[in-house]
Amino acid sequence: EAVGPQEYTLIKMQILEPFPAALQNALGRKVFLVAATMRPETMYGQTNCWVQPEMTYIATEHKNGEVFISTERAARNMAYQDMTAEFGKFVKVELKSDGKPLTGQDLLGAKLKAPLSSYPHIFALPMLNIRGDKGTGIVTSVPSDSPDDFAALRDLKNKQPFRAKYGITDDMVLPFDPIPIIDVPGYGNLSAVTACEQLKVVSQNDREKLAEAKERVYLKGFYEGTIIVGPHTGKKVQDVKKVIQQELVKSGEAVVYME
Ligand code: A2H
Repeated sequence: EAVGPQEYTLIKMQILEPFPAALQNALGRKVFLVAATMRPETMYGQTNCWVQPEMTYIATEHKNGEVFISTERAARNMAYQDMTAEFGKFVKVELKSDGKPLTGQDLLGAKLKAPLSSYPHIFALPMLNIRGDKGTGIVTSVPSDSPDDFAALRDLKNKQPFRAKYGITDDMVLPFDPIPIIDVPGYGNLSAVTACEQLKVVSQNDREKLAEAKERVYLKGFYEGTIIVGPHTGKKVQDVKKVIQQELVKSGEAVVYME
């Protein structure tokens, strides 16, 4: 575990129409799922967003009338980083009309605009291993470079009953394949896929093998990887991480967040 403060980039994924049925009061507002990432330079490879169906989330007022969805814990942290409408406070927005708490289940299937992704829109899908005690409780999915994301997306693709259980339709999952975005020496341009194949990872619950897959690709991807898409093509990952983070912040598509 990190000893000092941890910096994340929060990626603002705007919910597009049609809004999920539960979010009746969202109409006419700019509402974002805010996903915490350590790897902003991988955003070119987003294929979906992960929410935990059983987890409780909160929608809060941010600057310029924007609404952010995160855990309450993250909303409180954001309030003290001058990211909410009023410093030190988080004002709840009731997106549901039934007065019940907002859950991941309510967000499933939301159609999203994901900054930098080559897919024009992506969808919010279920992941069971999301923790409530770090980041925002919302995770963006980059299956090309994250073994956890690859295994979870493949589970949804392979298991129709798993999709059906959560009301996820085929069009939200089947068209979305890992995008080659970073070349990693020895692992090619879909490093997470290569590592999962080498280790024969069978599902997102294959925790030991996934830990080993992550061990193999994370550090190598960060220190030896080269970007192969977009304006930074040919540059080293470690040299562009901050640059891409700042570009996203400048365009209003991300914020820097500490915890
Ligand atoms: B990373 P750290 Cl391509 N629960 O983003 C579980 N996982 C979470 C989370 C939560 N509440 N919040 C964030 N995360 C994930 C991209 C990525 C990430 C890539 C490669 C490696 C990687 C795409 N998913 O993380 O323990 C998010 O996934 C490697 C560590 O707080 C976030 O960055 O350091 C990372 O874990 C933060 O984990």
